Amino acid sequence: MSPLFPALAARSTRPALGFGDQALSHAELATAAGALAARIVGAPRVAVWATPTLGTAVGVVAALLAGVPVVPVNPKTGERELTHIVTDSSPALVLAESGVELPPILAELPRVGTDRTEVTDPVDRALPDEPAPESPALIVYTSGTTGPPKGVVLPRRAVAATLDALEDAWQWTDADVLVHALPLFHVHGLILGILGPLRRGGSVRHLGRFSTDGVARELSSGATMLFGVPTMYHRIAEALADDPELAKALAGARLLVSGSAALPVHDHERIGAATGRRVIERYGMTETLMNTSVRADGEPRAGTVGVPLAGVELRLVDEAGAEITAYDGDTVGEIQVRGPNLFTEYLNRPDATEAAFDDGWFRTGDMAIRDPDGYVRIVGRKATDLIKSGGYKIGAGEIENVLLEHPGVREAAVTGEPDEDLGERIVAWIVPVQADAPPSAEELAAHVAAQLASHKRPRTVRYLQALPRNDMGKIMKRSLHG
Ligand code: MCA
Ligand code: AMP
Repeated sequence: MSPLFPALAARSTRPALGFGDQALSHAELATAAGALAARIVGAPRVAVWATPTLGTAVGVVAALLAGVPVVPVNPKTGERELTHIVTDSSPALVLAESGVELPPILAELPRVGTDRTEVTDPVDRALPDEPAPESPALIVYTSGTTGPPKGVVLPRRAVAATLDALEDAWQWTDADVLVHALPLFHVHGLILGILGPLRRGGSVRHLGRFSTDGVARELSSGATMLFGVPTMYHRIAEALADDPELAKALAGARLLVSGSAALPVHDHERIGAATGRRVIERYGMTETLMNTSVRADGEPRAGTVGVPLAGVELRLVDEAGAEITAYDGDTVGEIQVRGPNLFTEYLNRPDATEAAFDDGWFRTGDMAIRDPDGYVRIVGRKATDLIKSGGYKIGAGEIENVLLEHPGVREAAVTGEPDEDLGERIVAWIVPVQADAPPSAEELAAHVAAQLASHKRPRTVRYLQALPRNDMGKIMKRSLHG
Protein backbone atom coordinates (compact mmCIF):
# COMPACT_ATOMS: atom_id res chain seq x y z
CA MET A 1 0.00 0.00 0.00
CA SER A 2 1.26 3.49 -0.78
CA PRO A 3 1.69 5.69 2.29
CA LEU A 4 -1.50 6.69 4.10
CA PHE A 5 -0.02 10.19 4.40
CA PRO A 6 2.09 10.98 1.34
CA ALA A 7 2.76 14.58 2.46
CA LEU A 8 4.27 13.31 5.69
CA ALA A 9 6.49 10.91 3.82
CA ALA A 10 7.51 13.79 1.50
CA ARG A 11 8.20 16.09 4.48
CA SER A 12 6.04 18.83 3.01
CA THR A 13 6.67 22.13 4.76
CA ARG A 14 3.10 23.30 4.22
CA PRO A 15 0.83 23.74 7.24
CA ALA A 16 -0.88 20.56 8.42
CA LEU A 17 -2.48 20.97 11.84
CA GLY A 18 -3.59 24.08 13.72
CA PHE A 19 -5.14 24.05 17.17
CA GLY A 20 -5.30 27.65 18.39
CA ASP A 21 -1.75 28.96 18.48
CA GLN A 22 -0.24 25.48 18.22
CA ALA A 23 0.56 24.41 14.69
CA LEU A 24 2.63 21.83 12.83
CA SER A 25 3.63 21.50 9.19
CA HIS A 26 3.52 18.05 7.57
CA ALA A 27 7.30 17.84 8.01
CA GLU A 28 7.10 18.80 11.69
CA LEU A 29 4.28 16.33 12.18
CA ALA A 30 6.37 13.63 10.50
CA THR A 31 9.16 14.32 12.98
CA ALA A 32 6.92 14.49 16.06
CA ALA A 33 4.68 11.57 15.17
CA GLY A 34 7.64 9.59 13.83
CA ALA A 35 9.43 9.93 17.16
CA LEU A 36 6.31 8.90 19.04
CA ALA A 37 5.76 6.00 16.64
CA ALA A 38 9.24 4.71 17.45
CA ARG A 39 8.28 4.60 21.13
CA ILE A 40 5.08 2.62 20.66
CA VAL A 41 5.91 0.40 17.70
CA GLY A 42 5.18 -3.24 18.48
CA ALA A 43 2.43 -2.48 21.01
CA PRO A 44 -0.60 -4.63 20.24
CA ARG A 45 -3.02 -1.73 20.70
CA VAL A 46 -3.04 1.75 22.24
CA ALA A 47 -5.72 4.10 23.60
CA VAL A 48 -5.61 7.82 22.98
CA TRP A 49 -7.26 10.21 25.43
CA ALA A 50 -8.99 12.13 22.68
CA THR A 51 -9.20 15.73 23.86
CA PRO A 52 -9.73 18.21 21.00
CA THR A 53 -6.04 19.09 20.97
CA LEU A 54 -2.91 18.86 18.86
CA GLY A 55 -1.57 16.05 21.05
CA THR A 56 -4.51 13.82 20.10
CA ALA A 57 -3.84 14.32 16.40
CA VAL A 58 -0.12 13.64 16.87
CA GLY A 59 -0.89 10.53 18.95
CA VAL A 60 -3.28 9.07 16.39
CA VAL A 61 -0.93 9.76 13.49
CA ALA A 62 1.93 8.19 15.45
CA ALA A 63 -0.10 5.03 16.02
CA LEU A 64 -1.00 4.90 12.33
CA LEU A 65 2.64 5.34 11.34
CA ALA A 66 3.67 2.61 13.77
CA GLY A 67 0.94 0.26 12.54
CA VAL A 68 -0.50 0.05 16.06
CA PRO A 69 -4.32 -0.01 16.22
CA VAL A 70 -5.56 3.01 18.14
CA VAL A 71 -8.70 3.34 20.26
CA PRO A 72 -9.81 6.97 20.62
CA VAL A 73 -11.47 7.53 23.99
CA ASN A 74 -13.96 10.31 24.70
CA PRO A 75 -12.46 12.14 27.69
CA LYS A 76 -15.99 12.67 29.00
CA THR A 77 -16.75 8.95 29.09
CA GLY A 78 -18.30 7.89 32.39
CA GLU A 79 -17.09 5.10 34.59
CA ARG A 80 -19.11 2.17 33.30
CA GLU A 81 -18.60 2.90 29.63
CA LEU A 82 -14.89 3.54 30.09
CA THR A 83 -14.46 0.27 31.98
CA HIS A 84 -16.20 -1.52 29.13
CA ILE A 85 -14.08 0.11 26.43
CA VAL A 86 -10.79 -0.48 28.24
CA THR A 87 -11.64 -4.06 29.17
CA ASP A 88 -12.91 -4.87 25.70
CA SER A 89 -10.03 -3.31 23.77
CA SER A 90 -7.26 -3.99 26.31
CA PRO A 91 -4.83 -1.26 25.22
CA ALA A 92 -1.19 -1.86 26.15
CA LEU A 93 -0.63 1.81 26.84
CA VAL A 94 -2.32 5.16 26.73
CA LEU A 95 -1.33 8.24 24.79
CA ALA A 96 -2.27 11.51 26.47
CA GLU A 97 -1.06 15.04 26.86
CA SER A 98 0.91 15.78 30.00
CA GLY A 99 -0.96 17.49 32.79
CA VAL A 100 -4.14 15.53 32.09
CA GLU A 101 -5.35 13.48 35.03
CA LEU A 102 -6.52 10.12 33.73
CA PRO A 103 -9.22 8.04 35.42
CA PRO A 104 -7.85 5.11 37.48
CA ILE A 105 -8.46 2.39 34.87
CA LEU A 106 -6.29 4.26 32.36
CA ALA A 107 -3.86 5.68 34.91
CA GLU A 108 -2.82 2.07 35.65
CA LEU A 109 -1.46 1.67 32.12
CA PRO A 110 1.94 2.83 30.92
CA ARG A 111 1.50 6.36 29.62
CA VAL A 112 3.24 8.03 26.70
CA GLY A 113 3.02 11.81 26.36
CA THR A 114 1.92 13.41 23.12
CA ASP A 115 3.07 16.95 23.85
CA ARG A 116 5.46 18.50 21.45
CA THR A 117 8.13 18.88 24.09
CA GLU A 118 7.86 15.20 24.94
CA VAL A 119 8.00 13.97 21.39
CA THR A 120 10.62 16.36 20.01
CA ASP A 121 13.39 14.25 18.61
CA PRO A 122 16.63 15.69 17.30
CA VAL A 123 16.88 12.76 14.92
CA ASP A 124 14.49 12.95 12.02
CA ARG A 125 13.94 9.24 11.72
CA ALA A 126 12.80 7.44 8.63
CA LEU A 127 9.13 6.58 9.04
CA PRO A 128 8.36 2.90 9.65
CA ASP A 129 7.39 0.75 6.66
CA GLU A 130 3.76 1.08 5.62
CA PRO A 131 1.63 -1.62 7.31
CA ALA A 132 -0.57 -3.94 5.23
CA PRO A 133 -3.86 -2.48 3.90
CA GLU A 134 -6.03 -4.91 5.86
CA SER A 135 -4.31 -4.27 9.17
CA PRO A 136 -6.49 -2.51 11.73
CA ALA A 137 -5.95 1.24 11.92
CA LEU A 138 -8.57 2.38 14.42
CA ILE A 139 -11.14 0.89 16.74
CA VAL A 140 -14.03 3.29 17.20
CA TYR A 141 -16.77 2.56 19.73
CA THR A 142 -20.36 3.03 18.64
CA SER A 143 -23.72 2.47 20.34
CA GLY A 144 -26.25 -0.14 19.31
CA THR A 145 -29.87 -0.57 20.31
CA THR A 146 -28.96 -2.76 23.25
CA GLY A 147 -25.87 -3.64 25.24
CA PRO A 148 -22.69 -1.65 25.65
CA PRO A 149 -21.03 0.09 22.66
CA LYS A 150 -19.24 -2.12 20.15
CA GLY A 151 -15.69 -1.54 18.91
CA VAL A 152 -15.69 -1.06 15.15
CA VAL A 153 -12.41 -2.28 13.67
CA LEU A 154 -11.45 -0.04 10.74
CA PRO A 155 -8.62 -1.22 8.49
CA ARG A 156 -6.20 1.18 6.77
CA ARG A 157 -7.75 0.20 3.44
CA ALA A 158 -11.14 1.63 4.53
CA VAL A 159 -9.63 4.90 5.76
CA ALA A 160 -7.72 5.39 2.51
CA ALA A 161 -10.69 4.37 0.35
CA THR A 162 -13.16 6.71 2.01
CA LEU A 163 -10.82 9.69 2.03
CA ASP A 164 -9.96 9.16 -1.64
CA ALA A 165 -13.62 8.83 -2.58
CA LEU A 166 -14.22 12.17 -0.84
CA GLU A 167 -11.29 13.69 -2.71
CA ASP A 168 -13.14 12.82 -5.89
CA ALA A 169 -16.62 13.88 -4.71
CA TRP A 170 -15.52 17.16 -3.15
CA GLN A 171 -12.57 18.01 -5.40
CA TRP A 172 -10.64 18.09 -2.16
CA THR A 173 -7.02 19.14 -2.70
CA ASP A 174 -3.88 20.15 -0.84
CA ALA A 175 -4.97 23.77 -1.26
CA ASP A 176 -7.95 23.20 1.04
CA VAL A 177 -7.91 24.46 4.60
CA LEU A 178 -10.58 22.78 6.67
CA VAL A 179 -12.13 24.29 9.79
CA HIS A 180 -14.13 22.29 12.30
CA ALA A 181 -14.88 21.81 15.97
CA LEU A 182 -15.91 18.17 16.01
CA PRO A 183 -14.87 15.77 18.76
CA LEU A 184 -11.83 13.63 17.94
CA PHE A 185 -13.16 10.27 19.14
CA HIS A 186 -15.55 9.62 16.25
CA VAL A 187 -15.23 9.08 12.53
CA HIS A 188 -16.52 12.50 11.53
CA GLY A 189 -14.09 14.64 13.52
CA LEU A 190 -11.08 12.32 13.51
CA ILE A 191 -11.03 10.40 10.23
CA LEU A 192 -12.67 12.96 7.97
CA GLY A 193 -11.68 16.06 9.92
CA ILE A 194 -8.04 15.31 10.81
CA LEU A 195 -6.84 12.37 8.71
CA GLY A 196 -8.65 13.75 5.62
CA PRO A 197 -6.62 16.96 5.33
CA LEU A 198 -3.43 15.07 6.21
CA ARG A 199 -3.98 12.53 3.43
CA ARG A 200 -4.63 15.33 0.94
CA GLY A 201 -1.54 17.25 2.02
CA GLY A 202 -3.72 20.19 3.00
CA SER A 203 -4.48 21.49 6.46
CA VAL A 204 -7.05 21.66 9.24
CA ARG A 205 -7.68 24.28 11.88
CA HIS A 206 -9.55 22.90 14.86
CA LEU A 207 -11.53 25.33 16.96
CA GLY A 208 -11.28 23.33 20.18
CA ARG A 209 -14.89 24.19 20.85
CA PHE A 210 -17.66 25.08 18.42
CA SER A 211 -18.62 28.74 18.09
CA THR A 212 -20.05 30.69 15.19
CA ASP A 213 -17.40 33.36 15.86
CA GLY A 214 -14.64 30.79 15.46
CA VAL A 215 -16.15 29.55 12.19
CA ALA A 216 -16.45 33.14 10.87
CA ARG A 217 -12.90 34.00 11.91
CA GLU A 218 -11.31 31.00 10.19
CA LEU A 219 -13.40 31.15 7.03
CA SER A 220 -12.49 34.84 6.68
CA SER A 221 -8.80 34.12 7.05
CA GLY A 222 -8.04 31.43 4.54
CA ALA A 223 -10.08 28.39 5.53
CA THR A 224 -11.92 26.93 2.53
CA MET A 225 -14.09 24.13 3.93
CA LEU A 226 -16.31 23.64 6.96
CA PHE A 227 -17.40 20.28 8.40
CA GLY A 228 -20.15 20.13 11.01
CA VAL A 229 -23.06 18.22 12.42
CA PRO A 230 -26.58 19.60 11.85
CA THR A 231 -26.68 21.10 15.37
CA MET A 232 -23.73 23.31 14.39
CA TYR A 233 -25.37 24.37 11.12
CA HIS A 234 -28.60 25.02 13.01
CA ARG A 235 -26.71 27.34 15.38
CA ILE A 236 -25.12 29.02 12.35
CA ALA A 237 -28.56 29.45 10.75
CA GLU A 238 -29.85 31.02 13.97
CA ALA A 239 -26.88 33.40 14.22
CA LEU A 240 -26.87 34.49 10.58
CA ALA A 241 -29.72 36.97 10.89
CA ASP A 242 -27.67 39.22 13.18
CA ASP A 243 -24.19 38.45 11.99
CA PRO A 244 -23.20 39.83 8.58
CA GLU A 245 -19.56 38.82 9.15
CA LEU A 246 -20.62 35.19 9.52
CA ALA A 247 -22.74 35.41 6.37
CA LYS A 248 -19.81 36.90 4.45
CA ALA A 249 -17.41 34.26 5.75
CA LEU A 250 -19.69 31.39 4.75
CA ALA A 251 -20.35 32.96 1.36
CA GLY A 252 -16.61 32.84 0.66
CA ALA A 253 -16.13 29.19 1.59
CA ARG A 254 -15.48 26.62 -1.13
CA LEU A 255 -17.47 23.85 0.54
CA LEU A 256 -19.83 23.61 3.51
CA VAL A 257 -20.43 19.97 4.47
CA SER A 258 -22.91 18.57 6.97
CA GLY A 259 -23.20 15.01 8.19
CA SER A 260 -23.83 12.56 11.05
CA ALA A 261 -27.58 13.27 11.00
CA ALA A 262 -30.10 14.91 8.69
CA LEU A 263 -29.88 18.68 8.25
CA PRO A 264 -33.46 20.00 8.25
CA VAL A 265 -34.55 21.64 5.01
CA HIS A 266 -35.44 24.80 6.96
CA ASP A 267 -31.81 25.23 8.03
CA HIS A 268 -30.59 24.50 4.49
CA GLU A 269 -32.89 27.24 3.26
CA ARG A 270 -31.97 29.80 5.88
CA ILE A 271 -28.26 29.33 5.23
CA GLY A 272 -28.82 29.42 1.49
CA ALA A 273 -30.86 32.63 1.71
CA ALA A 274 -28.35 34.45 3.94
CA THR A 275 -25.14 33.37 2.20
CA GLY A 276 -26.02 32.30 -1.32
CA ARG A 277 -24.23 29.06 -0.52
CA ARG A 278 -25.64 25.57 -0.28
CA VAL A 279 -24.61 23.15 2.44
CA ILE A 280 -23.96 19.72 1.00
CA GLU A 281 -24.75 16.56 2.93
CA ARG A 282 -22.89 13.31 3.01
CA TYR A 283 -24.02 10.10 4.64
CA GLY A 284 -21.88 7.69 6.54
CA MET A 285 -21.64 5.43 9.51
CA THR A 286 -18.88 4.32 11.85
CA GLU A 287 -18.96 0.83 10.31
CA THR A 288 -18.98 1.98 6.70
CA LEU A 289 -17.21 5.33 6.78
CA MET A 290 -18.71 7.41 3.96
CA ASN A 291 -21.31 5.98 1.60
CA THR A 292 -22.87 8.84 -0.32
CA SER A 293 -22.48 12.55 -0.85
CA VAL A 294 -23.78 15.43 -2.85
CA ARG A 295 -20.83 16.11 -5.15
CA ALA A 296 -19.09 19.47 -5.26
CA ASP A 297 -19.76 19.52 -9.00
CA GLY A 298 -23.29 18.12 -8.61
CA GLU A 299 -26.64 19.69 -8.00
CA PRO A 300 -27.14 20.48 -4.32
CA ARG A 301 -30.51 19.18 -3.20
CA ALA A 302 -31.73 19.81 0.33
CA GLY A 303 -33.12 16.73 2.03
CA THR A 304 -30.88 14.32 0.14
CA VAL A 305 -27.50 12.80 0.92
CA GLY A 306 -26.47 12.69 -2.73
CA VAL A 307 -25.19 9.73 -4.69
CA PRO A 308 -23.00 6.73 -3.84
CA LEU A 309 -19.31 7.56 -3.62
CA ALA A 310 -16.79 6.03 -6.00
CA GLY A 311 -16.27 2.37 -5.13
CA VAL A 312 -19.40 2.14 -2.93
CA GLU A 313 -22.19 -0.18 -3.97
CA LEU A 314 -25.55 0.76 -2.46
CA ARG A 315 -28.86 -1.05 -2.67
CA LEU A 316 -32.28 -0.70 -1.06
CA VAL A 317 -33.91 -3.83 0.30
CA ASP A 318 -37.55 -4.30 1.25
CA GLU A 319 -38.87 -6.01 4.36
CA ALA A 320 -38.96 -9.39 2.64
CA GLY A 321 -35.27 -9.05 1.78
CA ALA A 322 -35.82 -8.34 -1.92
CA GLU A 323 -33.82 -5.64 -3.67
CA ILE A 324 -35.81 -2.58 -4.72
CA THR A 325 -34.85 -1.64 -8.23
CA ALA A 326 -37.21 1.33 -8.57
CA TYR A 327 -35.78 4.83 -8.62
CA ASP A 328 -39.19 6.38 -8.14
CA GLY A 329 -38.70 8.77 -5.23
CA ASP A 330 -41.28 6.75 -3.37
CA THR A 331 -40.44 3.13 -2.53
CA VAL A 332 -38.76 2.82 0.85
CA GLY A 333 -36.13 0.22 1.65
CA GLU A 334 -33.23 -0.37 4.00
CA ILE A 335 -29.88 0.90 2.75
CA GLN A 336 -27.31 -1.86 2.38
CA VAL A 337 -23.76 -1.17 1.27
CA ARG A 338 -20.68 -2.98 0.03
CA GLY A 339 -17.23 -1.65 -0.80
CA PRO A 340 -13.65 -0.99 0.29
CA ASN A 341 -14.90 1.61 2.81
CA LEU A 342 -16.32 -1.03 5.17
CA PHE A 343 -15.05 -2.10 8.59
CA THR A 344 -13.63 -5.58 9.18
CA GLU A 345 -15.51 -6.65 12.29
CA TYR A 346 -16.85 -5.67 15.68
CA LEU A 347 -14.06 -6.34 18.17
CA ASN A 348 -14.66 -9.55 20.16
CA ARG A 349 -18.20 -9.80 18.74
CA PRO A 350 -18.31 -12.38 15.92
CA ASP A 351 -22.05 -12.82 16.54
CA ALA A 352 -22.75 -9.13 16.02
CA THR A 353 -20.44 -9.00 12.99
CA GLU A 354 -22.26 -11.86 11.35
CA ALA A 355 -25.69 -10.40 12.10
CA ALA A 356 -24.67 -7.07 10.56
CA PHE A 357 -24.28 -8.53 7.08
CA ASP A 358 -26.75 -9.86 4.54
CA ASP A 359 -24.85 -11.98 2.04
CA GLY A 360 -21.83 -9.67 2.11
CA TRP A 361 -23.89 -6.47 2.20
CA PHE A 362 -23.79 -4.40 5.38
CA ARG A 363 -27.24 -3.60 6.76
CA THR A 364 -27.19 0.05 7.80
CA GLY A 365 -30.62 0.13 9.46
CA ASP A 366 -31.29 3.41 7.62
CA MET A 367 -34.44 3.59 5.52
CA ALA A 368 -34.35 5.52 2.25
CA ILE A 369 -35.89 6.22 -1.12
CA ARG A 370 -34.10 7.09 -4.36
CA ASP A 371 -34.89 9.92 -6.74
CA PRO A 372 -35.00 8.98 -10.43
CA ASP A 373 -31.46 10.32 -10.92
CA GLY A 374 -30.07 8.25 -8.02
CA TYR A 375 -30.01 10.84 -5.25
CA VAL A 376 -30.65 9.08 -1.94
CA ARG A 377 -33.12 10.46 0.59
CA ILE A 378 -32.96 9.02 4.09
CA VAL A 379 -36.46 8.88 5.51
CA GLY A 380 -35.94 7.14 8.85
CA ARG A 381 -34.32 4.38 10.81
CA LYS A 382 -35.35 0.78 11.34
CA ALA A 383 -34.68 0.84 15.09
CA THR A 384 -36.69 3.26 17.19
CA ASP A 385 -34.31 2.57 20.06
CA LEU A 386 -31.45 4.42 18.38
CA ILE A 387 -31.38 8.13 19.04
CA LYS A 388 -29.29 10.71 17.17
CA SER A 389 -28.71 13.72 19.39
CA GLY A 390 -26.27 16.44 18.37
CA GLY A 391 -24.96 13.97 15.77
CA TYR A 392 -24.11 11.36 18.41
CA LYS A 393 -25.69 7.92 18.09
CA ILE A 394 -27.11 6.77 21.41
CA GLY A 395 -28.84 3.49 22.31
CA ALA A 396 -31.95 3.82 24.45
CA GLY A 397 -31.20 0.50 26.18
CA GLU A 398 -27.84 1.52 27.61
CA ILE A 399 -29.41 4.59 29.23
CA GLU A 400 -32.38 2.62 30.56
CA ASN A 401 -30.05 0.12 32.21
CA VAL A 402 -28.16 2.87 34.00
CA LEU A 403 -31.33 4.68 35.06
CA LEU A 404 -32.72 1.45 36.52
CA GLU A 405 -29.70 1.24 38.79
CA HIS A 406 -30.55 4.53 40.43
CA PRO A 407 -32.08 3.76 43.84
CA GLY A 408 -34.97 6.17 43.25
CA VAL A 409 -36.02 4.57 39.93
CA ARG A 410 -38.48 1.69 39.72
CA GLU A 411 -39.06 1.66 35.96
CA ALA A 412 -37.45 3.56 33.11
CA ALA A 413 -37.91 4.01 29.37
CA VAL A 414 -35.88 6.23 27.08
CA THR A 415 -37.04 7.78 23.83
CA GLY A 416 -35.92 10.45 21.39
CA GLU A 417 -38.06 13.51 20.86
CA PRO A 418 -37.67 16.04 18.04
CA ASP A 419 -35.45 18.93 19.09
CA GLU A 420 -34.71 21.99 16.96
CA ASP A 421 -31.12 22.25 18.14
CA LEU A 422 -30.06 18.64 18.73
CA GLY A 423 -32.24 16.94 16.11
CA GLU A 424 -33.45 14.57 18.78
CA ARG A 425 -33.34 15.05 22.52
CA ILE A 426 -33.12 12.20 25.00
CA VAL A 427 -36.24 11.88 27.12
CA ALA A 428 -36.36 9.64 30.20
CA TRP A 429 -39.74 8.34 31.35
CA ILE A 430 -39.43 7.41 34.99
CA VAL A 431 -41.59 5.56 37.44
CA PRO A 432 -40.06 6.58 40.77
CA VAL A 433 -39.80 4.29 43.77
CA GLN A 434 -41.38 7.02 45.87
CA ALA A 435 -43.99 8.96 43.96
CA ASP A 436 -43.84 11.85 46.39
CA ALA A 437 -40.05 12.13 46.37
CA PRO A 438 -38.77 11.28 42.87
CA PRO A 439 -35.11 11.79 42.00
CA SER A 440 -34.70 15.14 40.27
CA ALA A 441 -34.03 15.49 36.55
CA GLU A 442 -30.60 16.97 37.34
CA GLU A 443 -29.71 14.05 39.54
CA LEU A 444 -30.69 11.52 36.89
CA ALA A 445 -28.80 13.43 34.19
CA ALA A 446 -25.69 13.54 36.38
CA HIS A 447 -26.04 9.81 37.12
CA VAL A 448 -26.13 8.93 33.40
CA ALA A 449 -23.29 11.35 32.58
CA ALA A 450 -21.12 9.83 35.32
CA GLN A 451 -21.68 6.25 34.11
CA LEU A 452 -21.91 6.63 30.32
CA ALA A 453 -21.09 10.02 28.78
CA SER A 454 -22.39 13.56 29.12
CA HIS A 455 -24.03 13.53 25.67
CA LYS A 456 -26.06 10.48 26.73
CA ARG A 457 -27.70 12.28 29.65
CA PRO A 458 -31.47 12.83 29.46
CA ARG A 459 -32.35 16.42 28.64
CA THR A 460 -35.96 15.95 29.77
CA VAL A 461 -37.34 13.70 32.49
CA ARG A 462 -41.04 12.87 32.71
CA TYR A 463 -42.55 11.08 35.70
CA LEU A 464 -45.29 8.49 35.39
CA GLN A 465 -47.13 6.18 37.75
CA ALA A 466 -46.61 3.23 35.41
CA LEU A 467 -45.15 2.60 31.98
CA PRO A 468 -47.59 1.57 29.25
CA ARG A 469 -47.06 -2.12 28.54
CA ASN A 470 -48.65 -4.62 26.18
CA ASP A 471 -50.01 -8.03 27.20
CA MET A 472 -46.52 -9.46 26.95
CA GLY A 473 -45.24 -6.89 29.42
CA LYS A 474 -43.22 -5.06 26.74
CA ILE A 475 -43.06 -1.28 27.11
CA MET A 476 -45.10 0.41 24.38
CA LYS A 477 -42.80 3.35 23.67
CA ARG A 478 -44.88 4.68 20.84
CA SER A 479 -47.76 5.44 23.20
CA LEU A 480 -45.51 7.42 25.57
CA HIS A 481 -45.51 10.58 23.47
CA GLY A 482 -49.15 10.30 22.51
C1 MCA B 1 -24.05 19.65 31.22
N1 MCA B 1 -22.86 19.09 31.07
C2 MCA B 1 -22.85 18.03 31.87
C3 MCA B 1 -24.10 17.94 32.51
N2 MCA B 1 -24.81 18.95 32.08
N3 MCA B 1 -21.90 17.14 32.12
C4 MCA B 1 -22.16 16.17 32.98
N4 MCA B 1 -23.34 16.03 33.64
C5 MCA B 1 -24.32 16.89 33.43
N5 MCA B 1 -25.45 16.73 34.10
C6 MCA B 1 -21.74 19.64 30.27
C7 MCA B 1 -21.19 18.82 29.16
O1 MCA B 1 -20.29 17.86 29.60
C8 MCA B 1 -20.45 19.88 28.36
O2 MCA B 1 -19.25 20.22 29.00
C9 MCA B 1 -21.41 21.00 28.43
O3 MCA B 1 -22.22 20.77 29.58
C10 MCA B 1 -22.28 21.13 27.22
O4 MCA B 1 -22.58 19.82 26.81
P1 MCA B 1 -23.71 19.48 25.83
O5 MCA B 1 -24.96 20.11 26.32
O6 MCA B 1 -23.72 18.03 25.57
O7 MCA B 1 -23.20 20.18 24.54
P2 MCA B 1 -24.03 20.72 23.40
O8 MCA B 1 -23.91 22.20 23.40
O9 MCA B 1 -25.39 20.16 23.41
O10 MCA B 1 -23.22 20.10 22.18
C11 MCA B 1 -23.61 20.28 20.89
C12 MCA B 1 -22.53 19.81 19.94
C13 MCA B 1 -22.19 18.36 20.28
C14 MCA B 1 -21.28 20.70 20.13
C15 MCA B 1 -23.04 19.95 18.56
O11 MCA B 1 -23.40 17.61 20.30
C16 MCA B 1 -21.20 17.75 19.37
O12 MCA B 1 -19.99 18.02 19.44
N6 MCA B 1 -21.65 16.85 18.45
C17 MCA B 1 -20.80 16.18 17.50
C18 MCA B 1 -21.11 14.72 17.47
C19 MCA B 1 -20.28 13.99 16.46
O13 MCA B 1 -19.14 14.33 16.14
N7 MCA B 1 -20.81 12.89 15.92
C20 MCA B 1 -20.11 12.12 14.96
C21 MCA B 1 -20.52 10.67 15.15
P3 MCA B 1 -18.13 21.15 28.33
O14 MCA B 1 -18.68 22.53 28.48
O15 MCA B 1 -16.89 20.88 29.12
O16 MCA B 1 -18.05 20.71 26.91
S1 MCA B 1 -21.31 10.07 13.69
C22 MCA B 1 -20.11 9.63 12.68
O17 MCA B 1 -18.93 9.79 12.96
C23 MCA B 1 -20.62 9.11 11.37
C24 MCA B 1 -19.59 8.32 10.70
C25 MCA B 1 -20.99 10.31 10.48
O18 MCA B 1 -21.79 10.14 9.56
O19 MCA B 1 -20.44 11.38 10.73
P1 AMP C 1 -22.75 6.54 13.75
O1 AMP C 1 -23.15 5.15 13.94
O2 AMP C 1 -22.62 7.35 14.98
O3 AMP C 1 -21.59 6.54 12.91
O4 AMP C 1 -23.91 7.22 12.95
C1 AMP C 1 -24.31 6.73 11.69
C2 AMP C 1 -25.72 7.11 11.42
O5 AMP C 1 -25.85 8.52 11.32
C3 AMP C 1 -26.23 6.59 10.12
O6 AMP C 1 -26.63 5.24 10.21
C4 AMP C 1 -27.39 7.54 9.84
O7 AMP C 1 -28.54 7.14 10.55
C5 AMP C 1 -26.89 8.84 10.44
N1 AMP C 1 -26.41 9.80 9.43
C6 AMP C 1 -25.13 10.09 9.10
N2 AMP C 1 -25.10 11.05 8.16
C7 AMP C 1 -26.38 11.38 7.88
C8 AMP C 1 -27.01 12.31 7.00
N3 AMP C 1 -26.30 13.14 6.22
N4 AMP C 1 -28.36 12.35 6.98
C9 AMP C 1 -29.09 11.53 7.77
N5 AMP C 1 -28.54 10.65 8.63
C10 AMP C 1 -27.21 10.57 8.69
